[in-house]
Amino acid sequence: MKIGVTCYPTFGGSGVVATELGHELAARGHDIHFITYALPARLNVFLDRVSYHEVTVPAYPLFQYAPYDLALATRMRDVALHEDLDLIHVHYALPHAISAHLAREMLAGEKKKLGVVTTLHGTDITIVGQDRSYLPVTRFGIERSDAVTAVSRYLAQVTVDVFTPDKEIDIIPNFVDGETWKPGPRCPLVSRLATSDARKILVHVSNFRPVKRVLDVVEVFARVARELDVCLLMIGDGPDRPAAEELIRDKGLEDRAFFLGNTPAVQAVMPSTDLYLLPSNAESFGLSALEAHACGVPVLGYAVGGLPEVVVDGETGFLREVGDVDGLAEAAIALLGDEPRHREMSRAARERAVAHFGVETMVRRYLAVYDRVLAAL
Ligand code: GMT
Repeated sequence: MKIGVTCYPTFGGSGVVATELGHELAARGHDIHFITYALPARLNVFLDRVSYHEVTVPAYPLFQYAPYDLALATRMRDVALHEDLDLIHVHYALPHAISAHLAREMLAGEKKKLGVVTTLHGTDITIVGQDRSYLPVTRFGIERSDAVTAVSRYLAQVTVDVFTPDKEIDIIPNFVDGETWKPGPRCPLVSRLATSDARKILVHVSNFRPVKRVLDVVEVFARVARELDVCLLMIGDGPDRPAAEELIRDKGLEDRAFFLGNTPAVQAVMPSTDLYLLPSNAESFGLSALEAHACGVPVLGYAVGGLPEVVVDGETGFLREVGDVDGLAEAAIALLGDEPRHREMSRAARERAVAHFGVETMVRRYLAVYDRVLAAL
């Protein structure tokens, strides 16, 4: 198949899923064309059958807001025509599903058919898409897609409840490559920051938006640090980073908390850690929690959204009510202080990630969706 892929090219989970899926499809002989405004963070353009088409948005004095969605639709149309794409798979509904729909409409005049598959990832449905300014257009994008997938049962249900779309939603959970994400020894960077082998490592990875509740990460860490010899690695960047840094300073923990920014070193760092903290308000899936599990790292978070579909409370991590930082800290202290239990949980986390969220299964499910769409065009 010849497949166009559009996603947000950032470090965020939806871009990661789009990119990893593209790599996997290319490895299976499909031609994959990424159509995005910048090179996706994890995209390997040296792979056979992977191409990148940049979307540029020309400025014009009249535009206070340059119409990215129109430039994207035009690029999608051109790539589909000249590369003879069979379908376009967009990740995150807004504005990608609408641009894909426009591209297909433009192509109708050229007698070119193009399937449109939309994958819903999270805040396109739970936050942004529910804003009254976007709700009708989000529903429109969902309904005009030939197939819609959601990354968790939770997200599919919210989509049905809020948007009442006239459409079946396929649930295809996110996946992890157990060969890339796997347990391993402490990497040199973490050894240097930890300063001692005995010191336990807590880690958080996100875009530091309010939904991630990074201050809760600091609160949990501060409580654990009162009882145990631990340090904290904060990976990523975003609006709440300054507040998190300030809270760390207020608590006098700056010598044991390290903000690493948007580093591609997550893969090397994750296996070196002992506990992953993801206390989001709502996480439609929590890809980073799955990556932690694949590395044998138990996860602490809140029992909301799709996270309980990834983390099994008491088996592969601990889930508490939103805001229960004391509960999370207690669980962390108990687990880190009990080596055999930590080892067992780490084993269970790795086993769950590999057994339930393997690449092969999910790629097959996406391909089945593509086949269905193409058969119906
Ligand atoms: O939806 C977002 O705000 C961003 C999106 C992203 O691009 O990272 O994250 C979502 O998609 C990920 C991949 O499917 C999921 O693992 C994340 O849980 C989800 N984020 C939220 O629901 C907050």
